[in-house]
Amino acid sequence: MTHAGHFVLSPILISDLLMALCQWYFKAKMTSEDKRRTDYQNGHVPFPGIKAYVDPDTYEDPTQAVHEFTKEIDPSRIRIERVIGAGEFGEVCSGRLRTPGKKEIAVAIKTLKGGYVERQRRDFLREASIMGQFDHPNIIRLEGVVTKSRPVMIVVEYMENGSLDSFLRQHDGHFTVIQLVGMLRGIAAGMKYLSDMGYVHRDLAARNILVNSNLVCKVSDFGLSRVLEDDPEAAYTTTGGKIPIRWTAPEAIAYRKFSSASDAWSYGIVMWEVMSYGERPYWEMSNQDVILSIEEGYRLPAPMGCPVALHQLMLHCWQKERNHRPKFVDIVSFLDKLIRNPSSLLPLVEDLQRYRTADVLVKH
Ligand code: ACK
Repeated sequence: MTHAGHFVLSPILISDLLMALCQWYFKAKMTSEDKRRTDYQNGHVPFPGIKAYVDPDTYEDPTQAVHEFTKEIDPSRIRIERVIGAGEFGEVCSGRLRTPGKKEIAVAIKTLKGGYVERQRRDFLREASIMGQFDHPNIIRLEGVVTKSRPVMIVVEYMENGSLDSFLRQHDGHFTVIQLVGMLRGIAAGMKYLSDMGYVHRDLAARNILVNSNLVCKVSDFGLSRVLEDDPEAAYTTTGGKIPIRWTAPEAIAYRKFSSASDAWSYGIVMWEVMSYGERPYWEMSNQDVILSIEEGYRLPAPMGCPVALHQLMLHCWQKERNHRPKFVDIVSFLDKLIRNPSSLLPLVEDLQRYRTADVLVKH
């Protein structure tokens, strides 16, 4: 009789409860948020204490933006060690940066290769003018630039594990769900900061996230249209824009309506990339098929081992109506709740599906 009054929650019931809770959470958040916020449509309204982002292209002389938002580094303080990759404008190297009175730090150095024209130099330095305005643990930190001597360089903090997509592919299945959610939480916190500043990333994808030795994920690759020129995933649309189709919200593909809500769609795709350890979204489907399937209401299924709560969050990010998608502030607090209560991550989508199949079998 000691068990009288207790009832067993079936996995289906738990999952349904979780889904309902997830939906309720975002609906409740959304209404209070919508009341609190002035929409971004008529220009960005910065939050108290948070500076608004300034588009370097609004400067008549873009060099002025570089002066304003970046620090000039004397090249004698930089020691280049080795080439770690290739960027659109030149090599990416690793090295060390000395600052008087401070400990030497590891840095990544992007160089602008010789023979550039003025426009390339401006585009190259635009990224630094953007990055230099940000100060957040989940945004790649700009140390400074070298513009007064050749080669022109951008110096940023070094991220030992490189880009998130290749890092995850190299460590397939190696992390706990909590570790993966921790990475996603970091990315969402960085995106919340950017959206609070009124900055729209437009190319949020695991390939544009860097990972350090403590598994901290930081958003990188800034530069507005330039970012998309640089991205091998970006394809031309019928309207002439160059867009990474698989990561981009339908309204941004259809009529270039980029916003923090379209960044939230891309964030959902990043969640899927992370939970699948760097799988390609929509696998080998063509861009055109991806666009058509999304239009028909098709959405990516949960990767193997994905908790119900996380797939539900992805589906929220992929709502057709952009105002129904969660804001980054809600995503961060939802992920924080999951991390504080790890049992909420136990029901997995595949378990649910198995039980549902069993259920159907029983009924028949
Ligand atoms: O995947 P990866 O190792 O990480 O290869 C690319 C390559 O340079 C070309 O972009 C790596 N990379 C870029 N920025 C950084 C950084 N701040 N720290 C470490 N690696 C970086 C990136």
